[in-house]
This record gives sequence, C-alpha cells and structure tokens, in this order.
Amino acid sequence: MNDTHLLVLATGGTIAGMAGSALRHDYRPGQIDIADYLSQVGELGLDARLVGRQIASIGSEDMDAAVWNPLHAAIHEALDDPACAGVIVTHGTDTAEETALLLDLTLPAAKPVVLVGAMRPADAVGYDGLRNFANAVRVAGDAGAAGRGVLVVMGDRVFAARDVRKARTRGTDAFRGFPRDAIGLVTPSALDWFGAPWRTGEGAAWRWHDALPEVPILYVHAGMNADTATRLVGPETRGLIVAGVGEGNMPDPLRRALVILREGGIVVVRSSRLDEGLVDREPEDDANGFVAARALNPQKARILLQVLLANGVRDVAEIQTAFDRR
Ligand code: DAS
Repeated sequence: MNDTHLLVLATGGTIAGMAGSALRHDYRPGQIDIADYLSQVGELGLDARLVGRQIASIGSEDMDAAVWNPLHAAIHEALDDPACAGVIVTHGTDTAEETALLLDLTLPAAKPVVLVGAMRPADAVGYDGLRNFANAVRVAGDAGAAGRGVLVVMGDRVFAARDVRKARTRGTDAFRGFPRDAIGLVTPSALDWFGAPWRTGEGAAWRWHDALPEVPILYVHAGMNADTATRLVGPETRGLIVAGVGEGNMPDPLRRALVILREGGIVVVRSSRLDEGLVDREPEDDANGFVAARALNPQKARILLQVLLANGVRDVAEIQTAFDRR
C-alpha cells in the first residue's frame, strides 16, 4: 500500500479561529483542533492523504521558541521520512513571515514546506482558510515546490520565505512579497510557478539552536533621543535592529550612541521602517561598523541576525554577505 502523505502541523491562528457568529469581528484564534479540521477538509475530496499533528493552539502574536522548537523538530523528522512528501504548517498570519524565514534558514530545501493561514475565522462569512488550505495542499504535493525553500500560501498566491510579508491588517489579499512578489499562482485545481527552483539539492543554510540571542528592534522617529537606544540594550543583548527612517537613516546623536554599542560588541543592522524599504550598504557603514539589511524588513532582519549570532557569526563582513544573499 502506498502510504505517501502530507504532514499537517497545526499551530493555531485565525485559520483555526472561531467567532461564535458569522458576523462578529472579534474571535478567538486556534479553537479548532487539527483532527476536526482535517475531517472538514476531507469533504473537499482533495487528492492527498493528510496526516495531522497539533503542535500548539495559539494566536501567532504569542509565537516563540516554545512553539518553534517542537515545530522545527517535527518538520525535520518529516523531511527524513520517505513516506512524507511535504509538510503544511497552519499558522497565524501576524508572524507567519518570521516563522517562515526562521525555518527557511535552518531546514534543507529537499521537500516542500508550506505555511498557510487565514484572514477570517472559520465560522465567518467568506472564510478564506479552507481555500488557502486546499491551495497549500496543491503546493505541498507538487514536486516543483521543492528547492524553493519554505513557502507561504495566502490569497491564491505563493511567496518565498525571504520575500513574504503581511502588508495589510484586513482583507484576504493581505500578503505581498518584496523585493520579489509572488513566485507562483495557485487555486485548488491549478498551480503556475514563475521561474525555476533556486535551492535544488541544498541543505540547511544554518544550524538550528533552541535558544536565540536577544536582538531588540529600535523604531526610529522624528525627535528621537539617543538614550532610547541605550535603554533598550541589556546585558544579554547581542545585536540591535534599527528600523530607520527612509533608507535606514537615523538622527546623528543616535548614530553615535550605536557606534559606542557596536564598539562594545553589539551587532547593529540598519533596516527601514518603510514597508518596501531597500537599505543598501553605504560608505558610512564601514566607518560605523554597521550592517545594511537590504530587502529584509526589521522583524525579518532580526530573525536572520539571531540565527547568524546563534551560529557564531560575528564578523560584520560575513553578516553583510548573509543579508546580501537572495
Ligand atoms: N490572530 C492572528 C494570528 O494568529 C491573526 C491571524 O491569524 O490572521 O496571527
């Protein structure tokens, strides 16, 4: 008997959320467990054998190492299991981009790993979760999804982990990619890829660590006082992400305070608080000892820096190379 299957790892989120009424705006995420969810999905008649496992039942605003560690271990095990063709992770949309990048940096690209969520709870009028889930099954079951790293499926579109971001608080088209937009279009019955896989045969880029170093984000604004930066940094802080204005800019007193922190061993990365903010390296970065985040937004720059630091990478040039990589 062919026991090839897709593993579905559930973490909660709006895709498993319930409002108690089809018209209510407020709701509770993570209310439907994966066994019940998969029995509803069974009625769609999807061409796939789905095996479910509950990892957590949280809103993704609470996502942290307590969920990431068992999630990563379960995916790793599934990637080693010849009977498992791919993995789907149901996830809240608020921090899906962070989990996607963290997994992308630390997992091999041999089989499809797909995150999926919903913008409306399961009992809402126009629930988008079932369609997104059916789309995720199509993507995770497609051999052409391998070699593209971790993917996020939302609103009939497929995004790569490095590009994806939640860009709107409401609406079923809340996700977009930057600098590259969707890399595929999907419906429950069709899948079109734009371009070829780019990570074919690649192993994990970085080793997994159960505990990641402390890296706060400093959100820059007009009239900012340099003390805000020093107050943010504690004895455990190893790096700092600056969500700068425009192209990662900041007031000069703040820059000087960050240079002192840098000299004390804290890695400083300049990103932008703009939604589509490309921050390139500038000559002053050499003098300051800063890193430019390129196309990563502050929350994703934080994940990359945490993974690099956990892997013992401290050298600014080496860190810059990891930020430059597509
Ligand atoms: N409750 C939020 C979350 O879990 C929103 C969502 O899932 O869409 O991220």
